[in-house]
Amino acid sequence: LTIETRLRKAIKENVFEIYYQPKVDLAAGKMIGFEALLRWFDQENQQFISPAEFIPVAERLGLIGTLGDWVLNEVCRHLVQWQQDGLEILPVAVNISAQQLMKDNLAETVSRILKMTGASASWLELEVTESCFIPEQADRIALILHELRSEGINISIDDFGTGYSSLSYLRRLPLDALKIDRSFVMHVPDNEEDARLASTIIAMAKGLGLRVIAEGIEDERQLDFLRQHGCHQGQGFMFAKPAPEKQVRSWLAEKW
Ligand code: G
Ligand code: G
Ligand code: NA
Ligand code: MN
Repeated sequence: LTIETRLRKAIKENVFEIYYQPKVDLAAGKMIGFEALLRWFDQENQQFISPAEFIPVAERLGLIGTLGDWVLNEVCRHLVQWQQDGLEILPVAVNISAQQLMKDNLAETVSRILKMTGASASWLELEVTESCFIPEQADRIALILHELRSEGINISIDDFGTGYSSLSYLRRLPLDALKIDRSFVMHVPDNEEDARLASTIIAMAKGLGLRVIAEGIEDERQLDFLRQHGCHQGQGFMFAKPAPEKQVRSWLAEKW
């Protein structure tokens, strides 16, 4: 069967799961939140298919709305359960695709889901990839982000450094945080060019008044470098791999 057919079936049968990866305050070494990552175990091939592969397919098939709403619902449902179980809530960042962002009712959708589940807007963050920021749509995107932010939702720009957004564009957008793409973190500190790029991105983000988060931190030397250059937060296998909801409960209970 083609990926289109298998994905349609998976959406109909609702076989997805949310994994969560901790975000860490680099100075304090403390867990301060999570990124929600969608997981699809493809029964036919007995393997996980990456969202990098199936999200574009869902967009093409016009199914991203259904799938994206499911992700938001599921995350909010988990958040409310954690609170009901007496766990201390840390905010969860949900990835939003370009098409989800450009649909004219994202803010409405989010506020409907918050109301329905009883989750608080302050528990939710949205991550929007830099590639969503098409220059021709700058005003429209700024408006959508303003709407979301006025609900109390934090917005991060994801995969920063892989797109083409200019500084003048970025400063017009209502953003809270910037995530440095893993490809810039991977070879620091040994690769001098990457090290210069990473430290420049951190300085630039700070110049724009944004919180900076490094992705894909895998070892102590990368961590030291990022810390020394004043990067606020990070995530990566060094701290924790993405894990199921059950694991999040233990993490929250341990309060690390
Ligand atoms: O978790 P993994 O490395 O396989 O993720 C690959 C890509 O898929 C990342 O860029 C991530 O942002 C994206 N992704 C993960 N979960 C979601 C989701 O729920 N919605 C969207 N739109 N993208 C997601
Ligand atoms: O594009 P986005 O940043 O949302 O993608 C996040 C993806 O990166 C997740 O699918 C996650 O599994 C993966 N990831 C997170 N931490 C690490 C890491 O330390 N190393 C590697 N190789 N991948 C990571
Ligand atoms: Na992301
Ligand atoms: Mn990213």
